[in-house]
Amino acid sequence: MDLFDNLPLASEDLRTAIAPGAVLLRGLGRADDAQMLAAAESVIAQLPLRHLQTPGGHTMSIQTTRCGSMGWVSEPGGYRYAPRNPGTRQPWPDIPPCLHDFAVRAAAQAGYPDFVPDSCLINQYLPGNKLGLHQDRDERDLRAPVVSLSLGLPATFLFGGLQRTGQTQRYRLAHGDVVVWGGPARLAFHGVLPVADGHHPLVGRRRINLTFRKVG
Ligand code: MD6
Ligand code: FE
Repeated sequence: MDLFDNLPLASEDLRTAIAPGAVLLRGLGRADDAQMLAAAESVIAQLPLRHLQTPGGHTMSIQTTRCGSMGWVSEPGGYRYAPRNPGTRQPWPDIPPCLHDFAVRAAAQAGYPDFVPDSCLINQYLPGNKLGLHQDRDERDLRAPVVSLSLGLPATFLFGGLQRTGQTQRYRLAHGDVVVWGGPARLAFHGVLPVADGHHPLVGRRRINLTFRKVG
C-alpha cells in the first residue's frame, strides 16, 4: 500500500518520503512553535536537562529529559524504559497536551492514524553537540512509529539502512520540521552531525528535538 493513499491533499507539498515508512513533514511544527517550546520548557523546569551516561560509560554531548508514562533510561546494564525516574522514584512529568496532540496529528498526516504516544524524549543540542549513529529499538511495540519534532538551530540528520555500515543519506532538519518514522524504516540507523553555531529568534543558540514514542 502506498503510504500517501487516502491522505488529504492540502499538505502534500510539505510531505517528502525519505524511505519506505519514513516521511519528512517540512515546517509542520511552525504554526504552534512558541506554545510547543513553552511546553517543552515546562517539562525541563520539572525535570532538568542532564547529560546521560551511555551503558558503555561515555557521557553524551546532548542533554536530555523526558515525559510521559514511560521514560527512557540509560544504565550500566543497557537502555530501557521505566515508569518512574530511577533517581527520584517519582513518575515522569506528563506529556503536555499540545505536544501530545501535535504528535498524534503528525503521525496521522504521515499515514499512521492510530499512533498515541506514551513517551517523549527531549534532547537539547548546543553548537558542536552531535548524536552518533544508532537504532531506536528499546520500545516494546516496534509497529508504532517514532515522531520527531525539531525546534531551533538546524541540523544535518543522517539516515541509513538496517546495517550500521551502510550508506547514509543526509537531510537538513530546520525549525518546525517533523520526521515520522515507522514500518520498514523503524529500525534504520540514524544520527545527527555536530550542530553549527547560530542563533534562532525563538529558541536561541540551541536545537531542541522531541521524539514521541509508543513504548507499549
Ligand atoms: C534528533 N533524533 O533528531 C535525534 N530517532 O536530534 C532521533 O534520534 C530520532 O529523529 C528516531 C526517529 C526519529 C528521530
Ligand atoms: Fe533515534
